[in-house]
Amino acid sequence: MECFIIVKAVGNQTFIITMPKLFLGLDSSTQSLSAVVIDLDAHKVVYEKSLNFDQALPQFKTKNGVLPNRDPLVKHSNPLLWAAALDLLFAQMKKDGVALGKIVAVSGCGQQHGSVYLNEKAAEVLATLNPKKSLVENLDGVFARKTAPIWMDSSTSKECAEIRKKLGGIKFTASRTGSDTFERFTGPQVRKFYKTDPKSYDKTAHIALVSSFMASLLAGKIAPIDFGDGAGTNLMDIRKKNWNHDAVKATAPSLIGKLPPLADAGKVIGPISSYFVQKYGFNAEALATVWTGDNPASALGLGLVKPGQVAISLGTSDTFFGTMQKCVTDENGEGHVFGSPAGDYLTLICFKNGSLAREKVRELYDIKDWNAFGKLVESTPPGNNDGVLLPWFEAEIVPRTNTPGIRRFDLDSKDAAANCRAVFEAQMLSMRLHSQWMQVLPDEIFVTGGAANNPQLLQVLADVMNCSVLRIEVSKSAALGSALAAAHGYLVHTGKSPKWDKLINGFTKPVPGSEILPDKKNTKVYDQMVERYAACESDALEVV
Ligand code: XUL
Repeated sequence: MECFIIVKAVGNQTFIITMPKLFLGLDSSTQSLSAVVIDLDAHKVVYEKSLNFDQALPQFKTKNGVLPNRDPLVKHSNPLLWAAALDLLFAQMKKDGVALGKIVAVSGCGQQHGSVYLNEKAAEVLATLNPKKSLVENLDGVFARKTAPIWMDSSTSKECAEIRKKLGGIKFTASRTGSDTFERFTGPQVRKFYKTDPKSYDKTAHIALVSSFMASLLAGKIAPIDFGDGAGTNLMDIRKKNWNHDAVKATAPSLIGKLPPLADAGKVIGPISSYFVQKYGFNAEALATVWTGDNPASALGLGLVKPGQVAISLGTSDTFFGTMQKCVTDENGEGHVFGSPAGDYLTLICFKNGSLAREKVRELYDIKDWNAFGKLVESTPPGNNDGVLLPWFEAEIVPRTNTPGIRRFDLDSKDAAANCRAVFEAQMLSMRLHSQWMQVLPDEIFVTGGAANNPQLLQVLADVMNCSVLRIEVSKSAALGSALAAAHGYLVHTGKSPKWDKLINGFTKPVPGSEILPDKKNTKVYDQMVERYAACESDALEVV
């Protein structure tokens, strides 16, 4: 696509005005589909929009993007809902006056692990999408399974154990595939489908992830799965970045023929399907590229493009992201290693009791707001006079325990201030302890999410990790990361060698003045306390 126009001004002078190169990033998450459009040369986000599934498409009868099910462990959604959302979002963008014809390339990301089962008709239907019909109408009859299990599903413990056993236990499963088997991961989900509905499994010609399903719609053909989302399947060899023969064999028969190829996120698949050109006015030369998972995309959107960088999202759960050059996996099987869209590896460690636990402690001591909470933390010494709290209000992912409950060690339950400090210290010490396997010592940590506005929490983080902490504010980091992946893929496709740090420049900046430095005195206290904290954890886990 030519990206400049020539304008003749009055007189003899001719001006060449380059037209903006726009890139579109989409994020098909659990509850919504979001779009971010960037102008690469201006280093600016020019448009963003989100569409909530439950509100915009009530006919699919989802609650928070999930279909009702009698079994609380089963969580499925409807792939047609995601397709309908794509039509609706593009119609909205057209209505909003977005210059869809100037979009050069499209990429995206999806909620990780969710899987879509397509039959042998799918490839033909995708190649001949009729713009006079909706995507939902076009896709009639292409599914070998009507619903798609998603990442919230936890009904595959048996299958996890079976695959893990065949692969030689936690350590070997993690070192081969990047993670131990997890209920939500695609491999165990595929195995359950094969065991419970072998006929439909046989009719499955292609297994897509949410990301590759959406990319397939845009490309009009079965799309590859990228190394980031592929690593969330327990089927990909994390080092060789191909489908792992033993894992595939341990999961289900004839599976390899149903899996698409693996590729880099942002890699050009081909021109966008003419369906979108005719229906919404996309340029016929716009490129459809490979999508990734929402976490790898989010890491890009937060600016993690070099090895050794760390970002922490302090939300309902706290999520620790880190980039690594050398692939190191977690022997205890608690953390995950995915491929990073910026090359190398990305780790993800999810602590379920994040803001969830901070809020519970605030409620427990009836503290009016976070300001007051922070003052109480400041009234107590770092190290908390050896008082430790394990704030596992909900079953915790890291460390793995299915027995929720809070535990106190040398901590008076009536001492509100000490308990406030204790929840902050426990969470940050747990992050330090459970990220040690990565062997990454960051110089700085980016923080984002609601609790990133809490200076006392960030000070404890800086002191425990012994590095500076900087706040990043980006809305829709996953869709932004996807737009950046589209730009990168386009530049590679056109023979350039784009540098990631230059590409993201301007899109993800720390908030000016937000830097918090570690206090070396406190760091010394925490260097010792981490061992005591680890002993408390072991003690609690043993009792369980
Ligand atoms: C990651 C995971 C979730 C989903 C959310 O392993 O399961 O973060 O990707 O969309």
